[in-house]
Amino acid sequence: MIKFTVLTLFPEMFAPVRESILKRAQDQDLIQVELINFRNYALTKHKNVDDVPYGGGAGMVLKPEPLFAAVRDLPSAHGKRRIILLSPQGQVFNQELAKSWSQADELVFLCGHYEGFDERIRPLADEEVSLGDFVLTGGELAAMVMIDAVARLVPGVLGETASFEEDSHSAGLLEYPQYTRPPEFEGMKVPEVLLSGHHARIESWRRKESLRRTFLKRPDLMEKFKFVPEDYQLLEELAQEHPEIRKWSARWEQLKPKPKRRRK
Ligand code: 4G3
Repeated sequence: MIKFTVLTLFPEMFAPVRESILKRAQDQDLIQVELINFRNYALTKHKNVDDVPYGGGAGMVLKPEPLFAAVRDLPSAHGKRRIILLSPQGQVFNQELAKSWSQADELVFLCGHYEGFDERIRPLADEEVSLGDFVLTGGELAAMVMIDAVARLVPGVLGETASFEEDSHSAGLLEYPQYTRPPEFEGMKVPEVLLSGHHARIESWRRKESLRRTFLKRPDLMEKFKFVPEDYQLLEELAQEHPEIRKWSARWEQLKPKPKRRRK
């Protein structure tokens, strides 16, 4: 059981986490999602949570007191807890971070709104994380995306048989193309090899197509990817089909099979 606690001024924005797969996961007690409106911790009679910036300028800034009070009022952690501040200035979220968070007992998301938050809020968090290089009206949508990405890694959330976990072999590559029936749709045929039942050839075709897509669509991912010796043949075929791939051939040259020494 992993608990997601969200500190937000807009708990109603989280309706989507009560639907579909995440709803089922909560019904089965695989995950828990608690929403806390930290406006309830505002000190003033008008429940102010924001104020004008010192030094002047446009927009409002999130005050520190309500968030501090809300975090201090959290029930003491029963295990590994990480407090996460959503902000465009954070480390960019990715699958590796999702995997690491899925080992925690509790993830607490602090959602800022307005033009930003008082700098003294930052040390409340263990880490500052961003969904990417863009600005949202608040951290809520980013928190929901991260909750979804982590929850699907919790055993049982995707069902008994679903293997969400790509094997280490394919991790870091884009997915290969998938097809289902019918075998031909509006003149577009399913690749013959997938109908062949020849397991080894299918595996090899999928590996090649994953490599092709990654090279063509996300060369940045290719830079970090660790090839295996069996990729050599596939990479040489791909370089024939897409000459522009050749510029990376140094990445796989060391995989070239050594000529076998002839036995006397
Ligand atoms: C802090 C997260 C929070 C400073 C939050 C704006 C984008 C992301 C906010 C600030 C956010 C993201 C709230 N926008 N890229 N908005 O993860 O300027």
